[in-house]
Amino acid sequence: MKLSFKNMVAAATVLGVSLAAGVSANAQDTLQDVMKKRGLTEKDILSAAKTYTPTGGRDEFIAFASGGQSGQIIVYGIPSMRILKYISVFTPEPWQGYGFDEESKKVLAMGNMNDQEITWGDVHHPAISETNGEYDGRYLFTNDKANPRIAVIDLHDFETKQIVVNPVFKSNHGGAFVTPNTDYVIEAAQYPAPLTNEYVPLSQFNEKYRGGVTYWKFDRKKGRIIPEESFTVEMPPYSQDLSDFGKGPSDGWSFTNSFCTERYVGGIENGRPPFEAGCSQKDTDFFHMVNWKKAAELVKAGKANKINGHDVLSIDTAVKEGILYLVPEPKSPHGMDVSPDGKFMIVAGKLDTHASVYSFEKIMGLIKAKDFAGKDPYGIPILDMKKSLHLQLSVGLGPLHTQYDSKPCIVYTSIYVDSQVTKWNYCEGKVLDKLNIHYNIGHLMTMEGDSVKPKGKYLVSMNKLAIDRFNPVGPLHPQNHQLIDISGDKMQLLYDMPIPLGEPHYAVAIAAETLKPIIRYKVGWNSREDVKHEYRSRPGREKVVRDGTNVHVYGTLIRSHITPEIVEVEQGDTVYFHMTNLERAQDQTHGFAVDMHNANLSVEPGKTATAKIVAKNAGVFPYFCSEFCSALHLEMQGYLLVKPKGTKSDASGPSVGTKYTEADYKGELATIKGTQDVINSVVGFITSQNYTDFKPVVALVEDATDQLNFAADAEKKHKAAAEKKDWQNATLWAQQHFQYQVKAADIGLRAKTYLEEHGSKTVKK
Ligand code: CUK
Ligand code: CUA
Repeated sequence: MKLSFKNMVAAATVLGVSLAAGVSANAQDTLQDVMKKRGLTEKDILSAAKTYTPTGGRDEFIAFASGGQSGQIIVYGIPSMRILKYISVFTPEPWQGYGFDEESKKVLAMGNMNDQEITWGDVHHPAISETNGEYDGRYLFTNDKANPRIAVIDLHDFETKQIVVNPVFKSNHGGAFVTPNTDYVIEAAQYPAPLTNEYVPLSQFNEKYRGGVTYWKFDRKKGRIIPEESFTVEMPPYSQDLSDFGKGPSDGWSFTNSFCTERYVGGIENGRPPFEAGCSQKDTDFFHMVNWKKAAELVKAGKANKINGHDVLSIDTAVKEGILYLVPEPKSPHGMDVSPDGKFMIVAGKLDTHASVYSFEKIMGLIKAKDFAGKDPYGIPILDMKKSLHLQLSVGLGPLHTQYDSKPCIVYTSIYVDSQVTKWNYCEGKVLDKLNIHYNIGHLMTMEGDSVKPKGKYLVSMNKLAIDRFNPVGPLHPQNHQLIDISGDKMQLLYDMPIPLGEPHYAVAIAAETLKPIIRYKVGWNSREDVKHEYRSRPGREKVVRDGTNVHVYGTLIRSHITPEIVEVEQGDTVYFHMTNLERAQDQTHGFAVDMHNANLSVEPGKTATAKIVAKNAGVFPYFCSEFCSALHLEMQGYLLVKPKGTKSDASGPSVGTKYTEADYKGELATIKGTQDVINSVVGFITSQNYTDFKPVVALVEDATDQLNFAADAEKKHKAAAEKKDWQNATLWAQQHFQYQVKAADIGLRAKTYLEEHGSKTVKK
């Protein structure tokens, strides 16, 4: 597209700049120059302006995307599409120390199955906790499709706290989704299997293989799932798939679709047609409707059977009590998305061009009138499809998932085969717009799109293939998340974000302001259990305690030293480094790594974490802080000395090469005085301002005060040494005094700059 001057003016106006004043990125470039050089159109500039976030800027929404095979959750901002964090959930991740510290190893171990360690997961569907159907930003849940598990992440610190293993399933898919008040988290099985752990031949598939839906009870106060209060509703051996909970009028019900209701079992190697043929013979499959509130009451009333110690309501009981129904849906369906008002459920058939809108009201009418079309082989009443439908609409080839807009009746459906998003009106059954995406979209996500109050604005298309979108990086391509502006009548593609870590499935996005993450823990905190850490330590109370061959190090970390700095043990000992980060300052994380022992901790301010080391080999093993935390970060080090059994202890250090004199000590004192003058002038400036009105500055002042307290402590030590004319130690402690001053001055200057940049006022002279 050729750019006219008029277009340029329009583009420049969008960017809030004036051409007359000379639109310059630097002294030479005008906006026009840059557009020409980079081959950008006016539309590109508009898209850029809609996503570009200047330094220090924040995003309006925070997305939690499934990390697929990486077993993690990817956190990013919308509209900037900047990745903020990977939350490790089912997979070890060394940066966060996940699977490397003893506390998180316990979390991962909750996910072991059949005495087997499982260190990967296939994350599909994250869900944010809800209050009255609205996202409350407190917790995040997700499933692992590969191994039937659900994880709980606390959003106050974005850490995984719990993993529960499904006691009766062998796989899952339709989880995690929550009830409007997060009483339950749903997990539907995928591939039928015996609910027990026995071997059952495939010839008994119809009789002994089963599906099911598990309702995990969530305790909001504890922030944990309670397995003993959770239960499963047994289902026929159909492959249960995606699920959703009702809301409003449909609150109390859950909906789970299924495929392969043919109950076909493949066997291509024996000459039988494969699963894909056998599982798509019929024109329809079923979605399962469960009255979960009533099911919970029945379980409480003792109507469940125990399988593997877990409550299971049988199909017979569920049918007898009228809490389980089947509704036909187009074959091989995929999505199951309840409307914000809870009146409709939208299902898309992968092998059909239609999206089907079911009416909850009609369905309830049929159930009340006992107007059934028949029964399945397990005696479950089947409703009439036509009578249950509000409408069907052809939306494209291979429709999968549907998300709701803030505008009434407007939805977006992902169209896998056509590589498109279709915008349509589900009340009237009208297609409104189509947009090409790149390529083969799976899930899609609108802002708070599965809550009772979707926020509209943006849509993210999570594509299975990237093909030619990015610079090639070998045969394995990144995934492609595409940001789409849905604020107008026509959808507009804004941005492509490569995700180089696992395949995206579902994602959820929440208004950023709803999230209230902490910036530090209470000092000595076990973050995985959210209790005071048994082995926490305080400054000056660091110690090493031996208990047989177990050695417990109660250590601390603070800019820029590790206490203790020398740990001596014997070969064969087990050493537990319990490290507490004493910092209170924002973002002052320290790492703790012991060389050659597969140990790394991420110790955020206040946290206590434990590195366990089995000292198999005698030797010298440096340990160090593995986060560049301060100017003397590299000096944040120590030695683990592993002596052969029976060797005499000697941690005295080498003979000192440098001998300091009184003159050296005096020189240090002069430096200290000069530095103190700088500090005083900075403190004078800060306290003359209304600095208490600026939260970040208050935090910085607190941190600087801490450093000055440490400085005072070091001062006492050098003065005491000087009194004894121990110039060696006097000079070294004086240098330590200076180190603390430098940290305080550095923090003070940051506070001063912040005040100057944010227009503080003078309140006293
Ligand atoms: S599934 Cu992957 S695209 Cu697991 Cu929700 Cu549909
Ligand atoms: Cu602490 Cu580097």
